[in-house]
Amino acid sequence: MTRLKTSDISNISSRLETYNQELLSKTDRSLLGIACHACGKDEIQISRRIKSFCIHVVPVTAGQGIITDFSETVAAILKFLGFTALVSDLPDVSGVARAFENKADAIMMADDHRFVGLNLNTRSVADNSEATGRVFAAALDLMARGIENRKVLVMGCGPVGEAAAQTLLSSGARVGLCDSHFPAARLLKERLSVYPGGNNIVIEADINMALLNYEYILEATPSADTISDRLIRDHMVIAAPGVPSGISKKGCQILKDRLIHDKLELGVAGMAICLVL
Ligand code: PYL
Repeated sequence: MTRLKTSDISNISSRLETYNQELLSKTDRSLLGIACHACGKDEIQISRRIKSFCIHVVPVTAGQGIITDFSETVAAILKFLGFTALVSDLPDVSGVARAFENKADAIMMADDHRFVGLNLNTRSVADNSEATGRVFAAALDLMARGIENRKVLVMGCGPVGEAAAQTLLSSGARVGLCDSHFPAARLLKERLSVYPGGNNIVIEADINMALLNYEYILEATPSADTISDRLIRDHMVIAAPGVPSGISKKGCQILKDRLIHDKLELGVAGMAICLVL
């Protein structure tokens, strides 16, 4: 998992309304709406519940330590969605204890290995990698105005790519997998074979050849520039949760409304909505 840098996230809080408008124009749904679509929840019902749902974001000093602006950005995204959210003024164990003592409904916290949301009432766990894969697959479904029976190339067979592939299969898409480490693609194909549609997954060994044969792409690799500008075609639609982005700045200009990429917003929204019953 790529560790975010402050420079990756420092302008997120101030751009949330602008980003929300971009999502509306690309998918006809808002940040909240896409997250509800990903979790299979009714947006109106969820909107009513989240106003009184209190989430403490607890900074974690373990490992490489705190990322400046990380907790504040997570809290800003949650507040934008309508949650009652705050950054705990205590990190680590003290922050967790304080959340329980203040009867928070949930905690969000991240060390160097996992970023999770914990519902303190139901004990449910929302994992950022799983939620990110699921919510970007939902965004691609919305951009495609229905991904059923469409071929989708999932680039990157790690936890994000796996959750995305599983979500796409459940939406009726025909999934192709590719990964720079071929065994990762093979193992994921085996794991997904138990799901409906999982027996017609194909593995694409040659990524450049594959990019010529797929219009819908879910880019979930931890590498930059995995989709070179020259391979971007007129009808290509890309959901790109991978950090850093697999698409160059020039590629983003070519794709315009046919690309969704962010480094925290959709994943945090997907985690939070799936924590709310
Ligand atoms: C959750 C992000 C998404 C991509 N990479 C993940 C990452 O950067 N993880 C590390 C997060 C560390 C947070 C730090 C803090 O500020 O509390 N422990």
